Amino acid sequence: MLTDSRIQEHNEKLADDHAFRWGYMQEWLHRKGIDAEHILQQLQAYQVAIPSWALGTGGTRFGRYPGGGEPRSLEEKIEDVGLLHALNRASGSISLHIPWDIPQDVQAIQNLLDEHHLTIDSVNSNTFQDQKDANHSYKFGSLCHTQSEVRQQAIDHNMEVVEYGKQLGCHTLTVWLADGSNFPGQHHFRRAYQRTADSLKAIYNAMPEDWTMLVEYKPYEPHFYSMIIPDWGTSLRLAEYCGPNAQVLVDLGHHLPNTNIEQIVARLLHFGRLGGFHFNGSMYGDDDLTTGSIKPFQLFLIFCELVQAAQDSAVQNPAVAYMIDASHNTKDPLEDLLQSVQTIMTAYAKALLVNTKGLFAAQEANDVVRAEEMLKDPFLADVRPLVAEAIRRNGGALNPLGLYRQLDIRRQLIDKRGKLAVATGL
Ligand code: LRH
Ligand code: MN
Ligand code: MN
Repeated sequence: MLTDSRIQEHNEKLADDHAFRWGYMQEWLHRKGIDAEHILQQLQAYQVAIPSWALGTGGTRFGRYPGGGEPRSLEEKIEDVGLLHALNRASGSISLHIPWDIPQDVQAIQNLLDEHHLTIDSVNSNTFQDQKDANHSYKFGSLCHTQSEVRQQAIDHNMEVVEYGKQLGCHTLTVWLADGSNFPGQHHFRRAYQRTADSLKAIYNAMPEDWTMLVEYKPYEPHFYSMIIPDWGTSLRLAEYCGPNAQVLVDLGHHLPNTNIEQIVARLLHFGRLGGFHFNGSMYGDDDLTTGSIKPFQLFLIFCELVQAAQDSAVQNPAVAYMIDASHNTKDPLEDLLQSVQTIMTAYAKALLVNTKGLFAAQEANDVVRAEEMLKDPFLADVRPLVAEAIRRNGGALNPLGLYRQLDIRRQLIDKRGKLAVATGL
């Protein structure tokens, strides 16, 4: 379906246009005293994981409109991510959700991952749905539950998830809790928090030493009065309570409108507790829109914080895990993911072009306008040739989305898997 020679053919067709645009970009960077090769190296090394659950159309409470050809098994999900990675060479890992993605034959899954040059980025536990044959219900919470048997079931599930991860060479467990309350008085806030903290610590203590636990927060939904981990402060305290290998995970869609997410990112970096991202876009809340579709400037500002921290020896933060966490209701999921990766790389490229020395000097001098202009200059630049060149050098397509459409990959997937194929899980 997608071969290296197809990619070469595509790149050759675009070579003239790319050479023109990339040539201009190189000259522009040179005049600014920026080492283009150094920027390219960083872009070429950048990878963002794809969640298994974003490969099909999600739904809203009002309906689901599958587009056909969706992956019907873990194997087909890996094939889809392999396809994305072949196109952009920047999606080299996949996040699994258990029990949606239980590997039946671990060796076969590992072989398939190797074949597509993929790794397992993280494993995610699911205590937000009751599982078949489970002894206890999570209707009133999982790790926060008033009854110890329910908490234990949720702890055991997380340990089982870690076991699957271990078999596939993964080192990260992501915990997102749907626990919360819908009405005043339902929860004893302090006790519910303490139970959650102790349950998380039990999971943390049972994890291998070289594993990281990522604790995700969300201010609302599925509970609308209180969520057990509503904000980064709670995540941070829980991570600290567990130990040094527990970190905060920032999902861009999990903030109230107008939250200054870049400042949260800077705070977490300052404390050395920024563990990872779930990229998406949001208009009102957890909309899970395409990354950067609503607030590209904010995405850029977030990357500015990451780039500045990476250049600052005072920042003691572990490697950050990058993942997309989006749902797709109207777009072809694979097209949406290609757009997202492209946008993320574009934001990163722009952040790499910021004259940080100049910015810091303007900040020290309290020159507000100059400081702001220092950010606007790279933000307004068209860095697409830079991103395309990084992908090309890695062996990918100059225009991943264009090639996906040109090859009519969705049609091929529908032919192979069927018009009614709906992604497993969710
Ligand atoms: C719910 C959610 C959350 C998790 C994912 C599995 O909001 O999107 O962000 O990471 O489900
Ligand atoms: Mn998320
Ligand atoms: Mn979410």
